Amino acid sequence: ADVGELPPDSYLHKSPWTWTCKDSTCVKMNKDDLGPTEDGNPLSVCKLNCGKHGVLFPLPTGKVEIGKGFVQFYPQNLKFAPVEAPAVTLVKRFGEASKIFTTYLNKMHPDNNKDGTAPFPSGTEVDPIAKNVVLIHIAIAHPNTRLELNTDEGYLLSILQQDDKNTVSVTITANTYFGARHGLETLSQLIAYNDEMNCLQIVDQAIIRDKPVFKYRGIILDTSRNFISVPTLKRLIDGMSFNKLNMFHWHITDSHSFPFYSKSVPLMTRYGAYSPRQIYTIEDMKDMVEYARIRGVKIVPEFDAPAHAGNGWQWGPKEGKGDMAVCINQEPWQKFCVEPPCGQLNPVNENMYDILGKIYLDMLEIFDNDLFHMGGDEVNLNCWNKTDEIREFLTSRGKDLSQESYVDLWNTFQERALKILRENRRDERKNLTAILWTSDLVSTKHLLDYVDKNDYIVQTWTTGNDAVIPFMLDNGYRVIFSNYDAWYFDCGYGAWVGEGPNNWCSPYKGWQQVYKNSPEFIYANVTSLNKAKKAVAEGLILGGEAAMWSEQVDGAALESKIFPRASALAERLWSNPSSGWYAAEPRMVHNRQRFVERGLSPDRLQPEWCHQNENL
Ligand code: CP6
Repeated sequence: ADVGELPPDSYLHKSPWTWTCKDSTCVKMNKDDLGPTEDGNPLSVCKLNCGKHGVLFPLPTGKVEIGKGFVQFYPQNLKFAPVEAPAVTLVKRFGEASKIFTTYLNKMHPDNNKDGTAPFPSGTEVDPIAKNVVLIHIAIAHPNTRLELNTDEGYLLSILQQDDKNTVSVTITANTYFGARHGLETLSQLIAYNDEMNCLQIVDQAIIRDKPVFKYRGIILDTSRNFISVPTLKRLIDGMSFNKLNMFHWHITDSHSFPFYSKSVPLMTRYGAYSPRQIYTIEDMKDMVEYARIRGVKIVPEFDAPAHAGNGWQWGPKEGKGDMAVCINQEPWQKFCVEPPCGQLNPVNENMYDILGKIYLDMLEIFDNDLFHMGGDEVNLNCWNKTDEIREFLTSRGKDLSQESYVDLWNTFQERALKILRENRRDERKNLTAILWTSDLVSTKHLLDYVDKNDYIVQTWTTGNDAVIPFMLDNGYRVIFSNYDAWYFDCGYGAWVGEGPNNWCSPYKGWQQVYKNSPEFIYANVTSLNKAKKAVAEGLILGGEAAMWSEQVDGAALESKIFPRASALAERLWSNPSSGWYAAEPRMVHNRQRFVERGLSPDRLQPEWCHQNENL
C-alpha cells in the first residue's frame, strides 16, 4: 500500500542502543558511553554478532585462524577442482555435496528464496569483481563410503589469497568423505552476502583444523505416533547437516502405527499403517539413506521391541497359537502399557520370531547394518502376566509367576532377537552392534547379568541423575545420552504434569537448557572431571541424542520444535565448549538466521527490532 512520502523522522522506532564490537560479539553500550551494559532478563535484550563471516556453528575444536580481509566474487566464479579421492563413488558423491553447497551460496542473495535463481550480476569486463575466482581443492584419503562409529570426521580447511589477488585457493583435506563434507559446511560459513556490491565475499585467509569431541551426535524422531512425510524428513536431515549432526535415529514403528513397508511381510503395513499413503516404501527409505549419507548423516533404524509394538501385528495364524502381539488396545490401558494403544510382542509365540527375523532382514537391507536400535524400553510385565498362554508357558516349565520369572523371559526374548538380527543378514559383515534403551533389564540390577558390553550400546533416557549412568560407565559400557531433563524436545522433565486425565506435557525446554547439558559433566558430577574426561577420550561416552517423540508433533510443527534447539545439541556434542550458552548466544542467533536463509523454518529467538542497527 502507498503510505505516501515518509516524513524525515520516520523509523524513529529503531533501537536507540548503540553497539560496539568486542571479541567478535556485538556489545550494547550505555548512553553515556560508560562501557557495556549489564544484561538482565535474556528475553529483553538483543544479542548480535559482529559481521556475517566466520560465525561458525558449531565451534571448531582445533586451531582457528581467520583473516580480517575479504575478497568479493560472484557465485558463478566459484569452481571445484577435480576431487582427489580413492573411490569413484566418493568423487560422485562429492559432486552432489558441491551442488548443495552452491545452491546455498545462491540462497545468500536476499531476493532469492522464491525461485532458487539468484539475481547476482553476470559481471562485465570492466567490473573488477568479475575477475575474482574462488577455487576449491578437495582431497579425501580413505575410500570409506559409510559413516560408522570409528569414522574420522575431522578435516583441515585452508583459505589463501594468491599473489595475483584475483584467486582465492581453498583446500579441504580429510581422511574421509564425511570429514571433507564437514569442511565444506564450515567453508560455507566463511562466505557472506555483500549488500553494497551485490556479490558474495569470502575471508581472504583462514586455517581451521577441526574434529568432533563426540562420535555420536543425533536426533531421534518417532514416525509412528504421527506419520512424518519424506520431504519433511529430508528437511530435518538438511538442518542436521548445517550443524554437523551425524546420526538420524529413526524410531520408525511403535504400537500406534506401522509405516515401515516390509517386502517379506507386507501385511504389517496393511494392518498397521494409518493409511495407504502413510507408508515408507523401500524406494523412499533407500532414497533417504542416500540423501542423508551425502549430507554426512547416518540413519540408525529402530525396531522397538518387545514393548511399543502393537498395530501391524494383529494378523497371523490362529491355529492353536496365540497372537504374535498381546494386549493390543487392551483397557484400562494404564494396567498394560505406558500410553495407549497398548501392545507387546508375545515372547512364547514362535511365529512372532519368524516374522521379526523377516522384518529385521528387510530393514538391514535398506539401512546400514553396523548399528541397529532394538528398543527394549518400557516393557510391561503385567501385560505378559495377564496373557494365559504366557502364564501357561512359564508354569509348564516349572517357573513361578514372579517378577523375576518375567524379567528372565524378557531376557530370553532379547537374546533370541539379537541372535536373529545378527544371523539373518544377507551380507557377511557380522560386526553389528545393537543399541538398547535403559529399562528394568538394562538397569543396575540386571545389566551385568543380561547385557554384554560387546554386543550392546546403551542409550539412557531418564534423568541425568539416574544411577545406571555411572554404573554403566564404571563397568566399561558405551553410552549414548538422551536424558529427558535436557534433551527431550517434546517435554519430558517431570514429563507429564498433573494427575490422571488432567495431565499435560510440560515444561518446554529452551535451547539454553539443551546447551547446558553435558554428558561429560553429568558423569563428572558423580565421579571426577578426570574420570569423565577419560570416559570421553576412551569413547565410552559416545555422545547424545535429542528426542522428538511425535505424540504432539507432526510435519506442520516439527521443524520449529527441533531447530534451533538441535543446534545447541550439535555444538555441545561437536565442540563441548567449557563456556555456557550465554557466550554462544550471538552466534546462535546468527546460526538460526542461516537456517532461514537456506529455506528452513526454525523457531525465532529475538525481536527484529534488535537487528535494525546492524551494520557492523
Ligand atoms: N515412546 C517410546 C515414548 C517414550 C519412550 N519410548 C517416552 C517416555 C517418556 C517420556 C517421553 C517419551 N513416548 N517408544 C521412552 C524411551 Cl517423558
